[in-house]
Amino acid sequence: MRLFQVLDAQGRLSPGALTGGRADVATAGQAGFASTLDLLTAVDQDGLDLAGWFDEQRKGGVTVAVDWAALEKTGKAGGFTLAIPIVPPEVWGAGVTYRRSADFREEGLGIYDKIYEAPRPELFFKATASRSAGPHQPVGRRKDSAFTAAEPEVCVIVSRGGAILGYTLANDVSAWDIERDNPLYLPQSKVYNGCFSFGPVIVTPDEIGDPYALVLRCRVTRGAREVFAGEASTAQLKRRFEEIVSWLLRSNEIRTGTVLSTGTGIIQPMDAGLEEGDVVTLSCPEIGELANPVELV
Ligand code: DO4
Ligand code: MG
Repeated sequence: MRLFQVLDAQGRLSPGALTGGRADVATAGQAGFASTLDLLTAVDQDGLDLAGWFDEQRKGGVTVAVDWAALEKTGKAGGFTLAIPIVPPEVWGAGVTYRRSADFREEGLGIYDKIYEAPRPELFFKATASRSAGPHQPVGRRKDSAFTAAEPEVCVIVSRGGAILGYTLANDVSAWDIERDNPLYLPQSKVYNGCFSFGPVIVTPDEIGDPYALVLRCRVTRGAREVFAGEASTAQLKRRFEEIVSWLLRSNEIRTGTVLSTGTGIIQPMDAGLEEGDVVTLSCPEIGELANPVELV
């Protein structure tokens, strides 16, 4: 199942499902579950059959069909606006989980190789729902950063007990100049307004196929010009998703719906940082496309 969320003209959130090419929104206030968080909580706690539930809503006449191609491409269709695919209780990030990220960061600092090789992964608090952007919403570049980069990543949606409930795409937007100035500035390089985007859909584990064979692509465009393109595969990930999740749960209670971004394997060169007005587009055939304009915050 592929889950998404939309806002209607009144700003009310509704969950939707994408089945084949068909997208249905379970309209706000009429269906029993009002968000993807409610649905995934019921999957985790009560074994809710998501496909069966959406079928029932369709039969009960409380769903509206929307044009998914238009919604994904433009963020708007049928009076709905595409939103973040889940309202996360918290967003966490894992770092230096790909060799490329370790190599790039290691230069001159001498700590990142050690993190890449160590049993304990680097985990950091990344964002809250209010600092997260959905598809087509702006991501931020801090005004006090001269070099901010996109970090295209696969992220997992985790239950309270550590089960992986789904996968999506994320941009762990990061002020690399601030991190390079001093690694102790990591929280400021990582956490600020618009520092994270994710979506467009949550793909449940039964539909993702092999999660270690996902190819992510990233394009940064400035007007009509492409200023950066890169790709990476989760086959290059050093750690298993379950391993990263198990470290997150050590002495640390999380709530169902927590988002964990699992690290970047795509490195923007230091001469091609994000500028205001750039558009960052991440794509992965199994998940879809996540596009965000950049604004100064
Ligand atoms: O160590 C800094 C952060 C690394 C990171 O976010 C990544 O590798 O994706
Ligand atoms: Mg990252």
